[in-house]
Amino acid sequence: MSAVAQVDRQPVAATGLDYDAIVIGAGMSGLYQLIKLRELGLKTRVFEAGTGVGGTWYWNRYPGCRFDSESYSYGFSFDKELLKEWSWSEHFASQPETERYLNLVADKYDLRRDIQFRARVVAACWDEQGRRWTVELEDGSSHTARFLITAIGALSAPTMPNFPGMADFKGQSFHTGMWPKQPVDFAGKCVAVIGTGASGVQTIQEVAKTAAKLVVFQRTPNWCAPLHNAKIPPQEMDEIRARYDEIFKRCEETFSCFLHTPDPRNTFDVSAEEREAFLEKLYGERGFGIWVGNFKDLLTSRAANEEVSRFVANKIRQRVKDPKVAEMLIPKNHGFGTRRVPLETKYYECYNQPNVTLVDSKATPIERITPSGIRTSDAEYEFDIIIYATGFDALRGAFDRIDFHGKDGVTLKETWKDGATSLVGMMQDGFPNMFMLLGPHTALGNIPRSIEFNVDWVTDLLRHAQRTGTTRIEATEEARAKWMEHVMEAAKGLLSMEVDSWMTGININVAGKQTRIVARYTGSAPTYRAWANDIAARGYEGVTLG
Ligand code: N01
Repeated sequence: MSAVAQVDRQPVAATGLDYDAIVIGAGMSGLYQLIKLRELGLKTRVFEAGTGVGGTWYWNRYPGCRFDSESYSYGFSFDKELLKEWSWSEHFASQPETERYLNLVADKYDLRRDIQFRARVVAACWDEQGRRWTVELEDGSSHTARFLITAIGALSAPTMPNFPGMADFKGQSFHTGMWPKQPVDFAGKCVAVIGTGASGVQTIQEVAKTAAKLVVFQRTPNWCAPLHNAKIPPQEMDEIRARYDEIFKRCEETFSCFLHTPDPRNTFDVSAEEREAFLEKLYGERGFGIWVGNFKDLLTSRAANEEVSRFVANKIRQRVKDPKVAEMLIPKNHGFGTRRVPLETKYYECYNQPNVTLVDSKATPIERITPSGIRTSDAEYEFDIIIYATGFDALRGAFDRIDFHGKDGVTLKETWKDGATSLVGMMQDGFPNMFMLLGPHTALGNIPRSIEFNVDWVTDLLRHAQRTGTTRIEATEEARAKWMEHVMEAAKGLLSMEVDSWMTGININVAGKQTRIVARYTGSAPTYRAWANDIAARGYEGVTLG
């Protein structure tokens, strides 16, 4: 572990506060932030609702859950020693392996001594006079700190549908994002999966292996593409290890921090034969290449998008034996890549198995959950297990679950009533001394790369505050407005903005979230970082330090 940089500061006891900083959440961002705050010598408390570390990789322990980013591009890059020690067993590691990895990080840095588990934060209030935050937990206790850092994830507030009768179901039911720790046995069972996003697809292909009967309720098909996962033998892991500098440099340069980045050519710059060969190559490659490494106009040109969609539709037709089922699996209301592309391993082949049935729940909607199963508009099904793969109240959902009160008691919900705003996703004027690690309109993509950047940025700002004796930090309204103007501008002309998904702020299960908005930052990660770095380089222009 690197030497702790001690900086002159007032001891926390002298301030009358419980802590210098409170971090909400012990996922990847919370863990790394704790390490960095210790380097500043700040007395920090992390409140975590779960019983262990890992965040996304703690809660999403559903069958088949694994990375869609290459493992070695996803792990922490800040600790060279850890990079040397840790071996990823697969190109796309499974959830248990990732959870083990994050526990190793917690052990190595002895992080648990500053983390309070089973501690769900329900409210946080700013006190202008005391320049402090008071954080309230579900158990009624309250805790004060100068700084508040939210590390609450972008896809961490699971949403359930509201079918009548859900509470009466006599079998077992689970949401993928709140999966129990004890293993669930599907052998010989009749299982329903509702939802076919990235979580549903991973779940379906695993459950189909052992369930006696699996019925998939699909409302909207998604364009899925092969993951092409493989084991990493020790020698290959050694080679990867030797390339870590190069791998992370690449992630820093690409559009969304993946190893893949758009091809510099437009779709129709090349001949039909070349295009087909290129798409064939991408379809045969590991990971997100076919989505984020495709022709550069894939997500802006309708004709280009139709061409790639045609190619992928034909692949689905080749892989699914029953032509009627194949057509049900081909999206008709959006083009390839305009929603998040779930990566799959023999997903389409599941529908060739006699134990798997696909139900079009747009044509025959689910009417109610019965004590023994599901009733649709035209049939009654009996199940032992119902799996809700119905997604998350994305991006701001985790913020909406906490009652944040900023300056003059104004709530974050009121501030964001017309849509969430921020300065580079990390600060919101009216909420001094609060920093969001995966706030609205931060760069997402290969998320740990964004997490490391954001944690470092916040840490540098706090270091600057220590050096200058600053105890109050707030984004200016002008700087936030300018950033939001850029966010809106970046989304113009994107085909994904014409499609309903969590990426455009749609969540049919959550009241008031049925209108399309620019919910996420759609510009490139390098542009995002340049903007944030520029603020710092100009002595935190756009941030009031007092
Ligand atoms: O959620 P989703 P997810 N009745 O919102 C359906 C990340 N992730 O958990 O499309 C019937 O994509 C809904 O139908 P429709 C990744 O970023 C990463 O799968 O709204 N159906 C849809 O099919 C991903 O994008 C990884 O018509 C209902 C599904 O449920 C994000 O998390 C793995 C319904 C929800 O799909 C979210 O993925 C997994 C209702 N009332 C997830 N409500 C990896 O990196 C919802 N649906 C590996």
